[in-house]
Amino acid sequence: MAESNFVPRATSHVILDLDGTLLNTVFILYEYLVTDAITNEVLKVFIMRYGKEWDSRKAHRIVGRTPAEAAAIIVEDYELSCTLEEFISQITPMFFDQWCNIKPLPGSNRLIKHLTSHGIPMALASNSPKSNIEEKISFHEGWKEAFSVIVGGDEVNMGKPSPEIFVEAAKRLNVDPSTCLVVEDSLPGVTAGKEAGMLVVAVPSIPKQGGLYNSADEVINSLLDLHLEKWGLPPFDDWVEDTLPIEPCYIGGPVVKGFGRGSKILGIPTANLPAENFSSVLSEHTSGVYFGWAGLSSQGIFKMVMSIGWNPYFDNAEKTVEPWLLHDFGEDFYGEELRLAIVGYIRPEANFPTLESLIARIHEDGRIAERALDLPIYAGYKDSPYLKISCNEVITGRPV
Ligand code: ADP
Ligand code: RBF
Ligand code: MG
Repeated sequence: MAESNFVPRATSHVILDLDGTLLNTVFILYEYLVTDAITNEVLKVFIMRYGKEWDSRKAHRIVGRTPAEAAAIIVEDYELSCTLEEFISQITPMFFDQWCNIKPLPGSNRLIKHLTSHGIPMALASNSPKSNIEEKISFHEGWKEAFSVIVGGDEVNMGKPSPEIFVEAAKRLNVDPSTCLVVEDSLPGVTAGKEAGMLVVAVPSIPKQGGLYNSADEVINSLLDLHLEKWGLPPFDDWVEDTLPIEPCYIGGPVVKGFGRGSKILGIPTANLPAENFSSVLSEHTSGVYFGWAGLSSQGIFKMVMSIGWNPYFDNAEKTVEPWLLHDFGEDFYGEELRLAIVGYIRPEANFPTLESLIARIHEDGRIAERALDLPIYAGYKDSPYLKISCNEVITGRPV
């Protein structure tokens, strides 16, 4: 895998892709990629106007393409009775109306703030036209000022996978391509960065496809796992005792049956919540091991460590949330209201050679969470009103 390609080399400039790398424009619904929620909705409505039905499972064909290429693919796939030009001119305003709703991916704001504060010059390089890029980033505070260079697909002859966009970005940054670090989610983007002679970290937005990104210098799960010191850049300084504080996120609902293997196979019970109660958490949170506080209606508030993702060891088809409450209850509590405040991140989900090594790692996560939750930055969330539910409140209690 990409590990063997790993060549440490100091870089001094960072070139970022936008869609799917900094912005959550790739939306995953269970195992299907439906591109981003917005593209999906816009295309669905548009294609309906032509009497056709949008099939989100085919959306992977347009990921990482220029808008013109994506348009050509869609017009052909759906046999739409319009020209390419008509398609583009009709659909473009539909997108403009939606851009204010696109959210940054976990770690985007952190990365941009960090590099800005250390004076590392940054460029944005995207296949989208420059005016679209500028419009999209205008909704995010501090982003416009952070990039000294923006190169759009309309400013070069050929978009990614051609290296042209990245070569142009280095030229405008006034540096040699070899001193640039590229961060990219798409395969065409990784190819383009390597062809340009740059170091490339891939953050695939499509799960379970890491193996395709062999040409990247490193493949990571999310921007939270980016270790800048590997590339000669100033390291993040916000990790505390093996944990990374995140913007707290609150989810809850009645405990339901899961895969039935937590306690049986691992000796680690995980209390599952109904999928509809946390669909936004599943789509917005990158997979990984997180921790926080758990409120259980009849029992009180407990420390909690959890995984979000596909549990690679078991190769699940669905993304799930698996919270393990760090307390010995001695019995099941199916049906009870469980409320979670997720406050920190520990590591990406991983595969393990043996069941024993998976179990040992989960216990280690438990110890990390146990210790971290006593730190002042995390301890305060124990008092979140959201967690304090009595049995009567459950009926009116609304998950946030
Ligand atoms: P399932 O696949 O149904 O989730 P598990 O074997 O993972 O089954 O067991 C989870 C169940 O065990 C929870 O739903 C809950 O009722 C119970 N349970 C008991 N102790 C704990 C704990 N410390 N953390 C999470 N769940 C627990
Ligand atoms: N499953 C994995 O396949 N890989 C992991 O790295 C992983 N990490 C976990 C960390 C924690 C704290 C917990 C509670 C579970 C983790 N699991 C992981 C999920 C475990 O496989 C899961 O609890 C069972 O699959 C439940 O059905
Ligand atoms: Mg479980």
